[in-house]
Amino acid sequence: MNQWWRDRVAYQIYPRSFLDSDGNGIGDLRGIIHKLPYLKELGIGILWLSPVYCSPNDDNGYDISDYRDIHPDFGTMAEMDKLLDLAKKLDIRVVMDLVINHTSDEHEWFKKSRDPESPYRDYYIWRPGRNGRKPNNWTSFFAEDCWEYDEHSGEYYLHLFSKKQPDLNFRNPKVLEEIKDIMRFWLHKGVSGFRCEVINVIFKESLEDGRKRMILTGREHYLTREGTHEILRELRRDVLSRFDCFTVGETVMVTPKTAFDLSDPSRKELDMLFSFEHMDTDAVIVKWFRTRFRPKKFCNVLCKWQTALDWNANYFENHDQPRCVSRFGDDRDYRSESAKMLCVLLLSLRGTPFIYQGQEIGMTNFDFTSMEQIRDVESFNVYRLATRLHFPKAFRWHMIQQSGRDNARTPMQWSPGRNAGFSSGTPWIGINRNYTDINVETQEKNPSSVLAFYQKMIRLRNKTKLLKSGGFRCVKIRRKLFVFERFNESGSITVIISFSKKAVRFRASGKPILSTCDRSEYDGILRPYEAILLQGRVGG
Ligand code: TEU
Repeated sequence: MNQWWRDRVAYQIYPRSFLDSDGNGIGDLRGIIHKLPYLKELGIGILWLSPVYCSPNDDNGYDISDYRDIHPDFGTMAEMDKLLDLAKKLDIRVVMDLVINHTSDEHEWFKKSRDPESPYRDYYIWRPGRNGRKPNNWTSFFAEDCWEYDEHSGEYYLHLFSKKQPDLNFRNPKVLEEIKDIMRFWLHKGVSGFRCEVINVIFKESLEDGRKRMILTGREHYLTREGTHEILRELRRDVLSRFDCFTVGETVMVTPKTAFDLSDPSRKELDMLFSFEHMDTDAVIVKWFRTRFRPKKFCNVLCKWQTALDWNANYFENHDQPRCVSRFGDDRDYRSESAKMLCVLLLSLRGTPFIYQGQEIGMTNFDFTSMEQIRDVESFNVYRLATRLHFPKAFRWHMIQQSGRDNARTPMQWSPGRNAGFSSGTPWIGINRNYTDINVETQEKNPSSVLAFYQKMIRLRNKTKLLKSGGFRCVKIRRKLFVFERFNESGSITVIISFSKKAVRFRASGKPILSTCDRSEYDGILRPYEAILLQGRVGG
């Protein structure tokens, strides 16, 4: 079968923050429809939509209360159909977020399951306490307990994320049948696949106590268990294989070995997956404790994954991560240069590149000044926990500011006008004050902008077989330099990337195909944060 998902560049939209068409301060489907031509112009071939389903928004849509309907904040099903229709005309494939580890506690299934006699009881994981204590010692992803007590039935339910996100019970075959139906519903509507959220934690092999750990005590009982592999194969066999679609798994804490098993084509599980190791290279144990970014470490991890898997889903940013230019580049003195360099790196690796909204204009971390500006449930929980642990206030704030997910959730900056052109009302979350400089409208007029560069690089990738399907070979990694090669039987391209503020020497010949400095000759010296693609190979 034609694996079109390997040939296209993907773009992730976080709908709440993309474009608000009706002035309620929340982005919506009409806003997305309006900007599809913009995405086409950018060269995008796959659009991943973060959840637009009905949800009480405890976790901004990742707590779903109805999988078959659209949240009124975002619009209507008729608008969704229109979006799918227009995207099809523009040859943009739409991928939906499939959040099946948990539902909202306001989902009908969960409401019914509160009754111990209901056939829905077993849709979730309910357990009695152990002599007044919780059923086990597990800890959650969101810095809170992962068992919630229910007065009415005297039992606890499991939630690996917030308490408004109860985990589904995948030992119950009925649950899987429900999920299959939901998938068919969307595939019949014309979506082309799913981003399968935290898919490698869905199957809980046992509910025994876990080994005590700094994070996620209990995880050995649910991380990538055999039951998950079986479920993935079943979903492929019964549903996905009958449609022209693909899946990308969001797989937490995967190793190259477990990731290989999850995405090895012959096993018929996932088509590709998001791994996290490169995103953890600037953290100590948890993302809340950041260390200095070390390009060498980062590039070594990228190389490791490029070599370990035949096909990666590559990303430097998403709605859960801070902005990459603020993190891996320099958002003060070399914002534009480093944003373009990261663009070359992302789009030159082997695998499907995923760009997150705003990355293409070099949007930076949020310049918030107080907790009042924070909206994310995870940040609230972590802040609360850090307070309980007596972390100094300044440090607590530093954690949120550097690592909080709201960094990437501020509204897309469309213009230098009011509210960055995002909304005519009051935006649900603050807008970065740098929008007067960093916005689409201004960059569209400037041929040397980050946006213009993204367009150029995506175009180049879209028409260059070597970049799309060529093999990967690491040539050199120095402290702030990364050189690799993409090759096939008919030729090769050398990619040279500098993470340095200073000029860097690297001897190589070959004609530049594209450089972030827009040059026609390469003299062996890279300018600050320059990235360059050279025709041919430079040797090891
Ligand atoms: O994220 C899962 C996940 O494990 C992390 O990326 C998490 O968001 C957090 O940063 C851990 O510190 C997925 C979604 O992408 C995220 O937006 C949801 O909040 C989460 O699942 C729960 O549904």
